[in-house]
Amino acid sequence: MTPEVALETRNQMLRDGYCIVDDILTAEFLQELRDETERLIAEHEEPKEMVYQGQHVNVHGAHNPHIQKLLEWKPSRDALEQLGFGDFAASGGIIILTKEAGGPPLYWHQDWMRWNDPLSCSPWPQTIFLNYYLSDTTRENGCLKVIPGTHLKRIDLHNQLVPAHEQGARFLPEDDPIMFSDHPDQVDIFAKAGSLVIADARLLHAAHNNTTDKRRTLILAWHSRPNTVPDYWDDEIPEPIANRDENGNYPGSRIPGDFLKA
Ligand SMILES: O=C(O)CCC(=O)C(=O)O
Ligand SMILES: [Fe+2]
Repeated sequence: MTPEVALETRNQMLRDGYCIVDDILTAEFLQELRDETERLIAEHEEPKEMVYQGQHVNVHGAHNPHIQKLLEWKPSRDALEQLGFGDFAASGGIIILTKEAGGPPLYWHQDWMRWNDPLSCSPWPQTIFLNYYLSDTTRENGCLKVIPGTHLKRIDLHNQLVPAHEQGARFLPEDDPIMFSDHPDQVDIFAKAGSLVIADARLLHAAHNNTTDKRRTLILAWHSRPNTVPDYWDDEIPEPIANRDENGNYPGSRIPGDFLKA
């Protein structure tokens, strides 16, 4: 990545809440990950309530050398470094998520779990997901869709959502008119196999249904950075963050409160 492209990509990440870095995995490593995820999925029984996220296999790098290799993959680390995101550390594990052949869409949600913490209004990302799609994604096989800018700005949809995952959305009927809706501002993310899709945990995202007869597999790796102002940030620091008490008690919450402004 040239410094110009890196800056542009970081600016997109800050403004829109997501970015794509192409050609991160080699063809050989991609195949290795396809083989390994297929093996792990075959051993796994998908719990019924996970149908919208597909197979939901948690794997620790410490227990799996292929996954550990991915978590330490140099081209990914270099890309993060170039973007100014070198202080993000992997959680140590990954989740294999799929859209099974003919599988349903994934509901609208965001994944930030610290909405009581003043860091919720940081103009820079604090927690991100690194998504490695193991096949090219299209509208037909259930690509990701996002609403740019919603990591920093409340929209109508925020006020209508059922909280994500275990907090409610897993138990939705498949025809929920809001959770599975199309939004006028949504952007489909067509990712090439071996590319890296990075997104802010606060971003509203969902995925289309898979109308093809092939599984669409994704390896998702959570990364977080320290509770500090990033080195690249030379703009204003929001007042709630400037006054934040590092030892404050901020109970976890998936539901955006006052820190997400309209
Ligand atoms: O399937 C995808 O593309 C996204 C998955 C996701 O965001 C999630 O399961 O939280
Ligand atoms: Fe998500």
